[in-house]
Amino acid sequence: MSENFTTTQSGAPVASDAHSLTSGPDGITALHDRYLVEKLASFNRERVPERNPHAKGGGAFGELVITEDVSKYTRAAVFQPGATSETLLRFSSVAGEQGSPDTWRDVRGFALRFYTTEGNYDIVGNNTPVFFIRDGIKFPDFIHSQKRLGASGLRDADMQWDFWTHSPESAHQVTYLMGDRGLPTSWREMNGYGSHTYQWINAEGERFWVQYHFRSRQGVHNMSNEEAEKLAGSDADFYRRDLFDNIEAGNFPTWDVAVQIMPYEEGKTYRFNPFDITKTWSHKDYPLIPVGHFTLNRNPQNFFAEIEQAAFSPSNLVPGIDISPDKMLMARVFSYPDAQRNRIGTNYNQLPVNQPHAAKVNTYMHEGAMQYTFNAPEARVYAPNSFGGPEADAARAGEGSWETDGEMIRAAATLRSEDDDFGQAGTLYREVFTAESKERFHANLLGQCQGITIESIREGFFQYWTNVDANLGAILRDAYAAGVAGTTDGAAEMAGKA
Ligand code: HDE
Repeated sequence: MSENFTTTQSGAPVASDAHSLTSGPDGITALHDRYLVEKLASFNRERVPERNPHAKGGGAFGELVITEDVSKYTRAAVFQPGATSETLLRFSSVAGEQGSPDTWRDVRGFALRFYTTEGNYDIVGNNTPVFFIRDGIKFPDFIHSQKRLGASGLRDADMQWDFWTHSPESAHQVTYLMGDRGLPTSWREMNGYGSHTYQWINAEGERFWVQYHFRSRQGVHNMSNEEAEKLAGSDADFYRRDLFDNIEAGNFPTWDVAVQIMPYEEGKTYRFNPFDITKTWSHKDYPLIPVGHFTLNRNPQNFFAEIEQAAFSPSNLVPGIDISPDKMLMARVFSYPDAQRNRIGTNYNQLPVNQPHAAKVNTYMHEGAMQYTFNAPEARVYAPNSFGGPEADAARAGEGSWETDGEMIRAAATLRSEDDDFGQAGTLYREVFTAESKERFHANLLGQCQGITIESIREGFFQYWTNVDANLGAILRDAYAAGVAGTTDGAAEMAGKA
């Protein structure tokens, strides 16, 4: 008899995977066919709720290596010179459901986890340095506007542009989205960002504000609308396949890690509000400081267990690193664990992919559905206790930071001299986009405009882009009136007119 035999979920050998248990060769199916019942019941429970948003994605494991010395800014073990940390990176799109095409135009999720010696540290960012809104209370509304109409279940350009044109703070991120970055050639060929401002604290307790940049060594390359639309039909998993196949082939993608560092007090006076996630910090004001690099070199053994159930959260912080008074970040710190408890279950952190891999869990939290790990037999699960249980250690965990600095908190909520909703979007369009990028951008926007059916929303669209750049607004208004197509040819026609 072969030792490679099929079993029930409790390990008992089974008679057949082809025939239900019946009373005689052509008799009725026996209800007590426990394997038939277990197999069908398991099948009905294979899905966990998909992420909402960021449902479609893929990821891999690798290693972070710190090659520079940034210890004067942070005491976090993960960023000390020479430190290496196992890494998990999940890429994703935002609006599409699990089966949606990878190459729909979208911002891409760039969710990093470093399994550090002080616990898991997650930087859950995107492939753009900014975001659509600056207050978390608008997030459900934003996502609803990008998803599907209640009656038809269809996505709708009127909804998307109705929300964006009523949220002027979205202009910077929408300029990225409708530009080349909205269609990366692959997940390997795009940058990642922490997007928010975080805080670093050094061994002396000095505090700094920090922005993370993850720069692709594969370069930043993008595909055209036409290529993306073709792939959406021919291979919905194009990016996922590209990442998996390249790692299988030993072609390991690498990103350089750099930070922008702002001295603590400048957080109160900088010309832009540095805690407003719709803004970037000028690289002239705060140049990039190299830290190290990470490489992805190991595919998951099981996609569902390790990628679908990976539970990233901005609340996974380690000593020497903290959040900042960025309203979006504070809302996310609550929302992500809440989403994971709902999506995976109360003990989601006990799944192997979510457990710390280089630190020990020493906690009084226990039991709950699907408890998998447990305390030592002699442990008492309360504090304080007389049985040598673990004690909280404020010095090790890290000092309180900006929460008691009223001036910083007020400054974080205050618009600054150069704060407005369209300025940085206009700078991105005029000074960063090349002539060719502008042409593609015009075509994308014109194509979007032609999908709007409600006149008042279309007028809002023209006004929104005029606020970003008056010439851009005029080009779009004229091209729409002239019936120019929102295609590459149409763009060339517009360029001729520009
Ligand atoms: Fe998310 N976001 N988000 N988001 N987000 C989720 O977590 C949320 C925001 C991002 O690969 C959810 O497990 C709120 C900014 C990524 O597993 C959820 C707000 C940025 C991923 C959630 C934001 C992101 C998510 C959905 C406004 C970039 C995928 C299901 C305050 C800086 C992570 C889930 C992965 C996932 C909430 C805004 C990026 C619902 C409330 C800003 C990359 O928890």
